[in-house]
Amino acid sequence: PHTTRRADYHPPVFLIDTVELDFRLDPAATLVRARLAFRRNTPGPMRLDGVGLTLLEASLDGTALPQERLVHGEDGSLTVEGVPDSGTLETLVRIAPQENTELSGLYTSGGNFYTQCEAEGFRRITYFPDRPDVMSRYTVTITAQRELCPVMLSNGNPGGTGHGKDGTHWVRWVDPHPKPSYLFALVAGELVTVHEPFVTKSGKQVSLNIWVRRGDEDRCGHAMDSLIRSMRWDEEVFGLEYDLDVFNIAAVSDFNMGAMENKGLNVFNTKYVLAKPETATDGDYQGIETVIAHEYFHNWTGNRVTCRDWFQLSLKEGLTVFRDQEFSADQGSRAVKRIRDVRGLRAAQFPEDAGPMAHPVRPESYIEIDNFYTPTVYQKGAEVVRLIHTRIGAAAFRRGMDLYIARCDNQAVTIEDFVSAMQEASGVDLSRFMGWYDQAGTPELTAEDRYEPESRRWVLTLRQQIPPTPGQAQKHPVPIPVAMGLLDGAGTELPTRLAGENEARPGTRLLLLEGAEQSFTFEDVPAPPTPSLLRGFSAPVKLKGVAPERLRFLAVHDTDPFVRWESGLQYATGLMLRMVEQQQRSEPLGFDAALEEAVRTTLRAAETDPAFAAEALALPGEGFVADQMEIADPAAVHAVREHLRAEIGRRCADALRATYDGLAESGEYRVDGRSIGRRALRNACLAYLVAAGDTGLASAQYGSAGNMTDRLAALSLLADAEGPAREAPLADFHARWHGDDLVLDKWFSIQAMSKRADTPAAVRALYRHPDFDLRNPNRARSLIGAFASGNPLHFHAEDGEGYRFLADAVIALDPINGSIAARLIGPLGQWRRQAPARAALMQRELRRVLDTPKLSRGTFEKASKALA
Ligand code: HT7
Ligand code: ZN
Repeated sequence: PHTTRRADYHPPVFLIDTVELDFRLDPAATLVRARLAFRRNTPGPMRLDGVGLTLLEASLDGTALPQERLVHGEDGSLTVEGVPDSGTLETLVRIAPQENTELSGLYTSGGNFYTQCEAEGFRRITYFPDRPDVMSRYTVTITAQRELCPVMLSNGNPGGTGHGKDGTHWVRWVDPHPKPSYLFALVAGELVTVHEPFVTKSGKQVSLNIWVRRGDEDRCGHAMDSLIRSMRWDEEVFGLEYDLDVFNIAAVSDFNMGAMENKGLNVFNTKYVLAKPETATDGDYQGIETVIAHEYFHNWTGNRVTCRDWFQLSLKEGLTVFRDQEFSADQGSRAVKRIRDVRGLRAAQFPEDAGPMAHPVRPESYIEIDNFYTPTVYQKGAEVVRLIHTRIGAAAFRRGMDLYIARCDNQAVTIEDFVSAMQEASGVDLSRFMGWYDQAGTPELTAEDRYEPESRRWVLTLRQQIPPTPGQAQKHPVPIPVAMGLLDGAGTELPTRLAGENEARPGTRLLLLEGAEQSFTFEDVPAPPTPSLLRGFSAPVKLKGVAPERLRFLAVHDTDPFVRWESGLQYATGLMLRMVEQQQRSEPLGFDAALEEAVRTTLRAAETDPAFAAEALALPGEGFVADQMEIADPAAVHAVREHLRAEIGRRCADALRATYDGLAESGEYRVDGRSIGRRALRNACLAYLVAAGDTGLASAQYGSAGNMTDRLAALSLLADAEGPAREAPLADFHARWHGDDLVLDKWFSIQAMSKRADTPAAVRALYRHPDFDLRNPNRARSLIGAFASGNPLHFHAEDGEGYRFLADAVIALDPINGSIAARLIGPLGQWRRQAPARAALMQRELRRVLDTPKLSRGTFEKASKALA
């Protein structure tokens, strides 16, 4: 397959100023007429992208084109020969939406029509230069049988309606803003709307609509509320107002990702729209708020200012994730939000950065662009934007955003355009920050310090090292902002004065490590202090080698909540790694009294911030601990974690039970930060109590729960139990919810992540369950993804059954939906970190996938890079 390289970028040969699209919708044979007003931009032929299109007619400036001037490429493209420098090209093509199982282009779901065009789906709808730097104004007319499609939506503002013959009707949509083809959208079918008016800060009326299937209207409240808060926030924080008369969101249950920011017509996976307390967990509610905000914020960072080419993807994604993170931080506890984001970064991006698919935030090449919608592009990209924000400060960042938008509005630009706007607005040289965009790998940071009593100086030496990654053996140091403070022996924050400064400063200060190594001398330090480094996780690095005594001290005393949480986590990680070695030597596993003390201290202080307490109580995950090992040992890590959970549950049972009882839900269910935190803490206590043997408590909670958060928390614990304690609630859950796809996904996931020994066999059986449907991405992820990514113990079963199952599923899914198959195969790529026997089994399965005839480009890329 062809590799696309960043270095090969060439501007488009033709620009398309306006596009008129006429759709005649039919599930089996939809007709698409396109009129493109083109204009030459550079020398060369007119080559239009196309995939799977049947060309019925083509004309140039009103004259039919003869076949010999239409050259069809093997990739489905169309080259039109002998075109003038400007004119109008008209094509008519036929497509079959109901045959489209890839869910890219125009497809049907539950009898309705939906599109997904990012990254390269528009070429499955009509012939077009399907690249983001061709921006056009679209007018779209949709015709269909009124009965089949009472509702017909596209981008922009409504532009008229009318009736045709034979029960058809038509609707026109006019989008005044130029946009790339990946932002085109069409949604049509039987849908109902939940509506709210919105007035922008300058007084513009906007009609907000969420379109769902009949019966789902009562689950749209949280999405609508999140949308309104997002719109207000963008006005207040970035001065950015909405720019159309309508903002439509359509929810669809067959969708490859979370949502899509099409101009004026966002299309959402139902998972990120529909919620009511009986069916959605707090995590679901938070996911909805995040994704609604994210897609809305794309209206400016992505749509009005878009990407020149797909290598610049993080220009819109990293920046928009940063914006949605800031929005959520402003809605509740900033510290807890940061902790959760860092947890997510470490769970997904750090392993990617250390694995075979490691790539820079701005990649150099790809075979299938869908494979590069990654945690690196999204989450690390957001961290890099945050680095710039931290380095230049909030006020300069806002000026930089204003400049970026003013300068780049209605253009397709590069990451350099963003960084230079930030540089000009701040007056800070940011050129070295480009290293963060162009180098893969997670920097490792070490800190060494010494105290000089005679001079009362304290010297901190910071060093960085970036490990090699595929194709990048040599690395250059990157600028690392280190937010830090000093604590005295009683845990009081010391004012700090660096050599050369006149006055001491209170609180957190920022050091900038620019080279491989740098020392910072602090004056007037009365006694050896304890440094608190990387406050708020000021850079996406691995801080190594902090002594356990310091971690214990910081976990209790630091003024920075992130470092308090982080120190507890690192302390527990160190302990678990030592215990894993004991387990491997078959030595008895002990217990560290400090852990009991930490749990009790956390529970005593829990009332002030229950959400923080819940985070602090969580032991490091199995995946995180295994990631710290040269060669992972999933079974040993699991045994150690289970041992500690049970020990904590037994030793702290009194305090855990008191907290659990004290947090019993009373009154109306609420989804504010405090209520969510209380439920999280209560369920964290429940998990420890069940680990210590109190299964009955989970059974009772399952039976009495008034919301899905508590019901599911109980069920996921019971899924590890034996006999009726497990079977009865699982059967009850299925009976209650088998008609609700989103809830049933949870039923599949819980069983896929069970620790019971029979889980690999159970997962095979669930794969054949009548409710399992490989064609639905949510369902495929709920079983296959949950098992392979969320159950390290059984995925890495010694006999290789976990690997075999994943490979079988990927091979079956690939011809249906190559994009989802490629995503699911990821965990097999981590074989280098497993012991030789497991690594061999994983490689064997990767080879089996690779030997499959007609493999999709995406799965080929993932499997071949994993083996390289
Ligand atoms: N920008 C959107 C990306 C997306 C996507 C990419 C490839 C294949 C299918 C897709 N669906 C949505 C989502 C976002 O980042 O907001
Ligand atoms: Zn996005």
